[in-house]
Amino acid sequence: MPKIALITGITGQDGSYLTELLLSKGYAVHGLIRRASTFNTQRIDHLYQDPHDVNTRLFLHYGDLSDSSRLTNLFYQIQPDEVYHLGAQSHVRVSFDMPDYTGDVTGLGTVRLLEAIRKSGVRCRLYQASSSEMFGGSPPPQNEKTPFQPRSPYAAAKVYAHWMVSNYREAYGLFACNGIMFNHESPRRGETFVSRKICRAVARIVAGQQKKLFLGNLDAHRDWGFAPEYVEGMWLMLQQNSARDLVFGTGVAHLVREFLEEAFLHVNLKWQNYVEIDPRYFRPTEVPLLQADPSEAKRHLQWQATVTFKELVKIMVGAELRALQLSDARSQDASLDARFNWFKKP
Ligand code: NAP
Ligand code: G4F
Repeated sequence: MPKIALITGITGQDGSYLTELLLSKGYAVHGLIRRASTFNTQRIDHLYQDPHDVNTRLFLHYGDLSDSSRLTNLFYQIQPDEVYHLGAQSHVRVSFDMPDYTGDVTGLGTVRLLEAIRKSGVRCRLYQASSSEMFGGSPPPQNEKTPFQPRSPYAAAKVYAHWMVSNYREAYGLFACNGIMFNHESPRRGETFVSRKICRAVARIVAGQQKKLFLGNLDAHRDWGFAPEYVEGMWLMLQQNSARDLVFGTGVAHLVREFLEEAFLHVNLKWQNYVEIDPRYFRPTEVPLLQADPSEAKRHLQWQATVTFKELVKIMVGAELRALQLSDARSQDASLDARFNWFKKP
């Protein structure tokens, strides 16, 4: 019998890569999707399998993290071996505009999932998508022992979810892990996160479709890695003999302005000629410096990020240029294809 996985947030960046990874390992994958008046499955459309086919291993179910009874019913119905909880209102700036909603979905949504596991009595392993944002104002490098100092409604909601997962592990003996992940990006990153926003603008400027790029704070440091490597870390966490919380990152931090510099350099343009600051993108409280100390993940899982900052920017700018047919498919990085032969390029 194939192992059964349930993924919340399957339509997001990480959910799509994780689905590919698990399908490549022979899992049956069930995903929670939100009902919307327009399609929201673009990131997994290339993986679609006809539910009438007996060999189908990908199943999608309508549901929402705000709906406890639906979550509990899905546990009875699916009986998953592994649960990857990635669903969240995941945008930090937006969380200042929607603190109530963010607390409900990102914080309480996790508790609803934990309760669904407990009430259904299904014996499964749980991965919770914790975040380096929880470290907030704590000085770098941040590791498993660094105190949390959340600086946004999103980060505060993640801290609540994180501690609830730890509590259910202790109180009910649940095999539950918090993966404290630093920023990870890819061509599938949401368009409003800074990495994708910059790379998309670079290609659109070259194509003559955009004249200016409006950004907020350029002086924050982030530890940016490549998302497919991080979903491998999620899977590894659930294959261990015991559950523990671990930090995932590259260990190297760069400024937002360095990301800009690197991305524009690929098309031989000077970012200073195109970028303007719009205070709308400033956050009431900013996290100045996130830099991981991922040594425990290396020790326990032999996990290590291998894609460098320069490679990441190249991958992302390259994908945007190809999407606008400004560069041909052969320009794809062959060494990268060999390293990540499990994921498909939609
Ligand atoms: P993402 O692209 O924003 O995906 C979020 C997913 O959550 C989407 O599938 C979204 O569905 C779903 N979702 C949102 N609200 C929901 C609700 N009420 N009920 C059910 N599903 C809901 O995020 P990501 O970058 O893949 O990140 C995955 C997880 O890791 C998130 O929890 C994020 O907070 C966390 N995280 C991410 C990073 C990072 O750098 N990417 C780092 C640390 C932690 P729709 O497609 O319908 O919107
Ligand atoms: O790309 P960002 O929005 O990512 P942020 O806030 O670091 O959060 C991401 O990573 C977290 C892990 O550390 C996740 F938990 C979270 O779900 C999300 O995936 O912003 C990065 C930096 C910030 O300092 C921001 O102020 O870029 C700065 N920035 C400057 N101009 C901007 C912009 N960010 C966005 N989104 N848009 C701008 O125009």
